[in-house]
Amino acid sequence: MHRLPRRQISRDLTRVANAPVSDVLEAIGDTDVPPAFRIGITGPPGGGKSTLINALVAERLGNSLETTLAVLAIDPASPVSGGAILGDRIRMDAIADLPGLFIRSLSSRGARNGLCDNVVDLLALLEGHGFSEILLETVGVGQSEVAVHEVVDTLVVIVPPDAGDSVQTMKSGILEMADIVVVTKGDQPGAQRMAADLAAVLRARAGREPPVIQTQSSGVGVAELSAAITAHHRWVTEQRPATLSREKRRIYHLKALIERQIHEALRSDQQIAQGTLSQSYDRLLANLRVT
Ligand SMILES: Nc1nc2c(ncn2[C@@H]2O[C@H](COP(=O)(O)OP(=O)(O)OP(=O)(O)O)[C@@H](O)[C@H]2O)c(=O)[nH]1
Ligand SMILES: [Mg+2]
Repeated sequence: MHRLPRRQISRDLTRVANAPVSDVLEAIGDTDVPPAFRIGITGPPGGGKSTLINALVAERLGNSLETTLAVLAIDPASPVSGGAILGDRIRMDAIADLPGLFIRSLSSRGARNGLCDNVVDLLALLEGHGFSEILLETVGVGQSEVAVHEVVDTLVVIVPPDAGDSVQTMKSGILEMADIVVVTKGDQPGAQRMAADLAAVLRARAGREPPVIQTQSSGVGVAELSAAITAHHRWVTEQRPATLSREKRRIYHLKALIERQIHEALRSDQQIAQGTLSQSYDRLLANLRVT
């Protein structure tokens, strides 16, 4: 049985989440642990992600005593889904005490891509704590939310039967990135049709056709989903050498750090836009070296 240092992990996450870029590397710590298997769960607000994760977590932990699982839920913190944080807490309390499980909900601080701008730092920190799997919940519907694809191994896109117009947006965005598609709320009218519609759209695409799985909050379909996730992970591991995944992640992480450093440097220098363009450019570069 695993006894996770939950308070310590939680404190570390808070520290990294609030650290300026200059302090982030130290806060994460240089660890040499194998990367965790990262699973992304994304889909429209209120689509049933947290409910699904609740059931999925029990399923994945139940299968193995070796598995330790961290759930990181990114709350958009917008007025629309402002209730999400409380909702997540209520629903996830039921599983929060499972051995080997750690759950944390974080605000995306208004980032437009559905992720915290420092989500890669947080994932690296969790990996440093030795989790074998990390589940990342993000709200995503449109083109701008595809960033999540870059930071996970297996992307599960959920679509509720009542998704309405947002399905069209998803078809030209996040659905193209899906490794597995889940139609949630299978007890509601339209679920069957939604699943058939999505399967048809995905079948028409070249390349690997993602499975479409129907789930219900009663637990129907969750074992099937977990098996599909494991199968996809196996496929990825066979297709792509681990070194390549690690390099891809490293580059994404570097880009994220530098991007934030640019924002920090721009914010701290009110005069940056004065003078010629090349003067501004030099000044920004100089600021970056200082911060
Ligand atoms: N009828 C039905 N309702 C469901 C099912 N799964 C989830 N819901 C309901 O859908 C609502 C949203 O569920 P959540 O799991 O919080 O959805 P979410 O995608 O995590 O929501 P946000 O984090 O706010 O974006 C809740 O009221 C759930 O009770 C289901 O299988 N059937
Ligand atoms: Mg949720």
